[in-house]
Amino acid sequence: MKTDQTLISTSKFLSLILRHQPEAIGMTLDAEGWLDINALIAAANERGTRLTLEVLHEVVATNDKKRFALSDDGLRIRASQGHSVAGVDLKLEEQNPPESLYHGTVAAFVESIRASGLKKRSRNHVHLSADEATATKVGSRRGKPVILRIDAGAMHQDRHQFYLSANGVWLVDAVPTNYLTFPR
Ligand code: HQG
Repeated sequence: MKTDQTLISTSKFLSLILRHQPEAIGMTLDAEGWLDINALIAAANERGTRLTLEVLHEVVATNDKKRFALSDDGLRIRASQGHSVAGVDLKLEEQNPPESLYHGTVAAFVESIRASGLKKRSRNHVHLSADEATATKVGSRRGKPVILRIDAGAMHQDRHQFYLSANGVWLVDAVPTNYLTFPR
């Protein structure tokens, strides 16, 4: 039966496999982060995670953040952002960012961010939000959110490259501290 819980646990499983640990089910992402859907379903079931094509399609369609995308031919799936797997290049086009972008974090990280700017840490990009409400949700995953403003217009002028994921998350390599505004 397809309960909300099935959809949530399938979304978490797909995030794990498609962003971080495809080797957990013996798979390897291709250079642009795609996995063949039939192979993914077979490997998941062989390793004890129940997965059907129907549930996979429902997760892709209904996921709150549209975390996953299908290839045009419908045969492959990938995560739209959030990867830590080395060497994945989503081949996104560079974009002109809005003047301001936002990053939600927590107080415990602020001193380190003041000192060294925003770093990718375990992921392949620094993730930035288009609005403060989204950044607040991102920060809230870790505690009381602290919202930083990024002077994306100035960064872009200074030739930093910006990418926009298929689900609306802005991706950059790093944000040096001089482009950050901290709350007072
Ligand atoms: C912090 C979720 C100390 C940074 C979200 C963050 C997003 C530093 C944490 C996506 C630092 C990294 C990514 C520095 C950055 N010193 N701490 N120099 N630079 N940090 O999870 O942005 O729901 O890798 O503030 O919605 O929190 O999974 O990044 O707190 O889009 O689809 O280091 O993941 O999407 O944490 O989240 P993360 P994030 P999903």
